[in-house]
Amino acid sequence: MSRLIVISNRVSPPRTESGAGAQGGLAVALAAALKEYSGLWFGWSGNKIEEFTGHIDMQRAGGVTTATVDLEEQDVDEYYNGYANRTLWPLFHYRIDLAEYDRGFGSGYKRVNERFADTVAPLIDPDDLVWVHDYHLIPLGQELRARGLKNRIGFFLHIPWPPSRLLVSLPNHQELVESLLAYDVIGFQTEEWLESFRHYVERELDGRVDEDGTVHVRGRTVHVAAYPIGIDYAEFSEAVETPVAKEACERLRGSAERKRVVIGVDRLDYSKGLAERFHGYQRFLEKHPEQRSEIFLLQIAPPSRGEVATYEEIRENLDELSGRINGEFAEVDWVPIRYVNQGYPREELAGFYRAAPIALITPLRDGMNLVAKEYVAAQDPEDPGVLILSRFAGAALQLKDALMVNPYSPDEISDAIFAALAMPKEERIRRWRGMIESVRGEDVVAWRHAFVSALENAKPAVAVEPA
Ligand code: GDG
Repeated sequence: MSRLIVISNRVSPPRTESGAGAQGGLAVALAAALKEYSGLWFGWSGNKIEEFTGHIDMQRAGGVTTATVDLEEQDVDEYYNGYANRTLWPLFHYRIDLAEYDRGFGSGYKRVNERFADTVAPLIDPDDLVWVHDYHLIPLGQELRARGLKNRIGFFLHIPWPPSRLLVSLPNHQELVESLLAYDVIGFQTEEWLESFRHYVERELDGRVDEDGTVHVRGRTVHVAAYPIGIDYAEFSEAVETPVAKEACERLRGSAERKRVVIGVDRLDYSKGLAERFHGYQRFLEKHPEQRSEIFLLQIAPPSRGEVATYEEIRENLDELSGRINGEFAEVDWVPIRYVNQGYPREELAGFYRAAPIALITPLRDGMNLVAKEYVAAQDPEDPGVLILSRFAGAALQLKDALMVNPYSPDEISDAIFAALAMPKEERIRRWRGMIESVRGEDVVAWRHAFVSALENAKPAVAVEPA
């Protein structure tokens, strides 16, 4: 059987066999795939060094072999903080107002992709399957081909693919998209992002996409499809039954003193719609003064990407906004928003989800959103909570029984909170049953199987036709 080589910006293997529960579902799922295929996981160590050496640090952890490299400070600034997180991340989340176009970022991005290719290529055997992840590494497949690799190489995009009319605002957009044609399989989270990609291929590259997802462009054929990522359902449903989760659940319930918890869990990121969510919650407090002290919002928002200025700004903005709402509405014995800027171990998080009768997950744009699925998985089947979900999260295409809202509308958020509070148990159970079916069936293992089988079935690299 072929080995599987996973390449992503960061590498996050389970620390030990038994510590897998502390990791995100993606790490657990990829680790399982790597064990199955006895493969390798390659990426940046997260460390900065003075001068790039290409030295590979090989480790064996939790049954998985990882290979990491350190990057130079300039690489991290231009590639990671720059092109990936100040250009592509905002643009792909429809925020061209925040996207920064700087040639230095572009050349740093290219340089790091070349460095990754130089370093990883010698580790790849001819019949290995190669699976590249996410927006940091779009041109990596092309760089690997330039180094002679004929392997089957696939790419999965974890974030949305933007509409063509936005994407064309990126200088050299065509070059970036064309570099994707070096892959054999390209996966998106949803049909919606796939649709935008198809549109770009047809309008900007003069290509054709068949009904079965075969892209024909510039003499290349590539298979494209939607592979919606899921959570590690088995792992998560176990996590919620652990003593740690139960204690966390009791701790939160105890502190709630019969008030109902509305929970939000998000990386501190503008795409998650936190300010808009706070405004919607504020609208609810204004419109329903009689229900004010019956609930509170627990927003867990661990900081991310602290070196990017926009993230500092959003943090300040949210500190100010939550402070203002709390100042305006708090009573001596009640605070409307508990806004927590720290992360919690996974099992505790599972317990918090279980303690919350309502989840408010309202990203402005999200490739998928795993928190929504984790919330559903953590519920008590006899007395499940209500999921309020943004229609702009990829997860909305699967979790159709959630209370769907437009996250830009404070009134819709307010109305949904009101409806969730009043929802009869039978309706909660009916909606939850609809959602858990997808969360359980379309889990991360199914996602991985679907993608890897598509890659296995792809024809090995097709020669480029002469112009
Ligand atoms: C990208 C795409 C796509 C959060 N706070 C804590 C914590 N988390 C965990 C959650 C969840 C994960 O982080 C977040 O996943 P999301 O899917 O919600 O969002 P992104 O980080 O933006 O992920 C997204 C995903 O990739 C996968 O393809 O769904 O659309 O943007 O698992 O639980 N985990 C712990 N403590 C925390 O405080 N332990």
